[in-house]
Amino acid sequence: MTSMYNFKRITVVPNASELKDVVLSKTQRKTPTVVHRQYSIGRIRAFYARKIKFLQQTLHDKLTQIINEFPKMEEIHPFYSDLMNILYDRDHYKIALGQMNTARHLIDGIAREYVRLMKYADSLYRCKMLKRAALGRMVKLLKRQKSSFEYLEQVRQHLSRLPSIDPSTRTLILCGFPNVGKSSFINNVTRADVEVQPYAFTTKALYVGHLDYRFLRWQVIDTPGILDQPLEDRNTIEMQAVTALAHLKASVLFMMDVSEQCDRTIEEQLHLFESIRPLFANKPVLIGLNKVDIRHRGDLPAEKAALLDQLEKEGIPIVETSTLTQEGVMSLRDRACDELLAQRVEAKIQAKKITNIEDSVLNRVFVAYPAPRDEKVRAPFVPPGLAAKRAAKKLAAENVMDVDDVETVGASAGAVSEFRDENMRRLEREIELAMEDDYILDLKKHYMLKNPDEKYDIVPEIWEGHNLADFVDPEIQQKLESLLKEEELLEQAGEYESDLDSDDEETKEKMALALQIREKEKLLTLEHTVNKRIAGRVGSRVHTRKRERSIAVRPAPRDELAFPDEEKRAHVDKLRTKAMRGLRREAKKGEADRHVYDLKPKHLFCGKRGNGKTDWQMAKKRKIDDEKSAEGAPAEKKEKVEKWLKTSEDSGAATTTEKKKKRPWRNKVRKLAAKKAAAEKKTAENPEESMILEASEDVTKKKKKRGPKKKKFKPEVVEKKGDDVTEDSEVVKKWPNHPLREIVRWLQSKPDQQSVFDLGCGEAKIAEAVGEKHKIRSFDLVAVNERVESCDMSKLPAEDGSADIVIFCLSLMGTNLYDFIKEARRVLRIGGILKIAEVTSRFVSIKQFCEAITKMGFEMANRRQLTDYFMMFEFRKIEKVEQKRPYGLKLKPCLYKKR
Ligand SMILES: Nc1nc2c(ncn2[C@@H]2O[C@H](COP(=O)(O)OP(=O)(O)OP(=O)(O)O)[C@@H](O)[C@H]2O)c(=O)[nH]1
Ligand SMILES: [Mg+2]
Repeated sequence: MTSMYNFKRITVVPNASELKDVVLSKTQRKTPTVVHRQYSIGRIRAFYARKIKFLQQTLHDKLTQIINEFPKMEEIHPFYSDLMNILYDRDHYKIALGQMNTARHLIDGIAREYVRLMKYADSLYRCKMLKRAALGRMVKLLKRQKSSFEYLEQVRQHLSRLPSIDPSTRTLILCGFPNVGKSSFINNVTRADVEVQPYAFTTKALYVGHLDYRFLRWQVIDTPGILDQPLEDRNTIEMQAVTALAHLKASVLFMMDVSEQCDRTIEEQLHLFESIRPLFANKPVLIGLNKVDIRHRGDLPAEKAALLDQLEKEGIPIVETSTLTQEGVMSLRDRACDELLAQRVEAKIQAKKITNIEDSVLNRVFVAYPAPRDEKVRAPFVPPGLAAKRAAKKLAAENVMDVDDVETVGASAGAVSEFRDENMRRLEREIELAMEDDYILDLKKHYMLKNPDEKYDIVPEIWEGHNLADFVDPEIQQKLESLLKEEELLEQAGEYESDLDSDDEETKEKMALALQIREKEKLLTLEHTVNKRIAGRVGSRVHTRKRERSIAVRPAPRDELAFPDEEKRAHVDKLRTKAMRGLRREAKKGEADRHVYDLKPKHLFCGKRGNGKTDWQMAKKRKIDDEKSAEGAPAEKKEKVEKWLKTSEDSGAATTTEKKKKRPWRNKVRKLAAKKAAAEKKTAENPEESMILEASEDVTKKKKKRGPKKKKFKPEVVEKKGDDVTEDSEVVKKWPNHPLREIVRWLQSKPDQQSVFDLGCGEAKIAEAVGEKHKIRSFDLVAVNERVESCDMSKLPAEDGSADIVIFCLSLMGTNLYDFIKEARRVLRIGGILKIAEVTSRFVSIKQFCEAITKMGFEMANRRQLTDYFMMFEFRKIEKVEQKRPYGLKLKPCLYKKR
């Protein structure tokens, strides 16, 4: 019983937006997520319809749970129902639950409607839009019920804190004015810990405590104090006490403060008792005269004592108690319990309640026996006519039974009817009883027909699927007669007399012709019908003749045309399949494939191979050595430099790569795969050559494809391929316009004997080119030849202001750009030039970069875009340093290592 009123079990009511998020994400998680437009439309519809249905079901379940878990006001005990009405307002509560129910119905309706509409959607997009609309409408409904959700959650929280009062168990209720000591009493007799304070309305809600008495469990309810005022004026706190008093079958302990410390006189307290007395009807009531430790009952003035005596005379026991000294507390408790127990036992005996479930229904059935009001006999009145008829009937029946011999019963109906009128006919039942097994039910024997012979005629009711009754015209006879008459009249008038003179020649001819025409017509109709039947169903436009597929003469398959010889064809097929294997594997890869790329280190990537060299590193080294040894006499060298400098922009483009054959590539993936395969093959044969070739091929191809204007060339791509490509290498030669050439040209135009620092010089090509004209010092981290001074570029082994020109040609690497520029500034004289050449793609923002350098103590002298790929800057050192580490001196990481 108690579990029924355990409101703590109600699940938390989520707020509307929270629920919306939860259900939508659940729908997303629990339904399939991948759909493609090439799926059959049925599948797409099912995909989206499933989402709608899932959301509907989730919401339906959630709302149903809420509706079911919250107690129904009609079903719970009146005490709880009233209490809830006081606390939460019955109407509000019902409306909130009703709205949940309405929302549930509406959501079901929306889902049904959209699932139906989904049948008409003809594309993925439409299906998706319908799903979106449906989901949107459903969750919007939730949002509209926001306030109901909030209210129900508040109710739930409050309900869960209500004391679990069992309305059917043994109960003691404490009531009375505030501050009289009710809470103190409950604290004394039970283990409850209700707050006790010396001011009124300390207790604002119902509290429950339990005690054991006579091996039984009792619940004690402490109520908030009640004031003596009309019911309408009572507030929610007081009403809780009133509800408990009104609905719980309990022993009432009306607590009074005899000391009048609660600011209420004995009279006032007794007045309250009288005013709420109707609530105590049929309940044992006791008065607890509390606080006798302060003032004893005997100390009361005579008039007050008389009032109490008066009550006692009425049969209401008064027990003097003191919760402070515990005096009388137990005796009050015991008396209250005893009285309630006695009452309950009595009620039980009266009700003769038997616990057996089977008998429980019988216990409730009550048969009333009317008691005769006097001795007079009141016989029922039978009209004399009816009495006579009955008597006659009885007589007749007796006669029949007398006359009837067993054998005569066979002819029963006829025999009896002889001396019986129509109304006296024997019942079929009687006949059946008399004849027993010989009886045959005959419903037709009493038919009243004009001609009795027709009695057993079989009348078809249904003929050829038609109900004959439908065709029976009640006036058919009259109509027939009128028709006959009309016919007669027509005959008399000579309607049917032939006007044709059959003997006439012309008529005969005409007749013969007409006959021919008719025959011909008949034949034509027949032919037409036959034709139509063959063609298909007659008269239907829908079932027209099926169109036959035209069979075109197709040429033989292409492979057969190409290789008429079967053996050769098979061989080619085999080769093709083998060649395509890799491509197919590649092509099957999708974006979503978890493909682990083949990230082999280089030695594994291009190591072992069939023919040719096996050591690509050694080969590279050999090549460098060869080049070094090739560096001959100064004259030769000069010529080489001149030649190098003359190399124009488009020299790079003029490569002599083989024109690639155009192949019918099906798609990009295959193309790429083929390219990769080709590269691998080449690398395997000759790594170095292949790298160079590939790079140059790239350049050439791009140039050819887009023409001279749109030529696209990415240094990174080129340089990435060959990490260790040097300026002399084929790759660098193909650069449209190497910034180094520009710088050399620029240096050549400068006056002689300038002090030039080439920072990050690589192989010190500048020194090599213009080493005689200027005083050039080349610095780099690694000294590849004797011209290079090995050092850290942020710590140059040079004095302050010793340089006229500092060059960074594609050498601003690393993250400490500030240190490089700072160091360059240090070694430059005032007015000295800082020349920077860098790949355009490395700049995050060119403007910021320039500003940053100028702030570090330079002024911009020149800025130039050298082809699409390089930027060339010229800064002049000034005295003033605006900022030591300005923002913006940033370059993206470079993909090449040496210039
Ligand atoms: N001297 C004395 N004081 C008592 C006795 N019983 C209660 N009090 C005091 O009376 C004051 C009120 O006691 P409560 O038990 O809070 O009274 P209440 O009827 O529950 O009051 P509300 O909850 O406000 O309705 C407290 O200060 C108690 O200490 C008693 O028997 N003797
Ligand atoms: Mg109290």
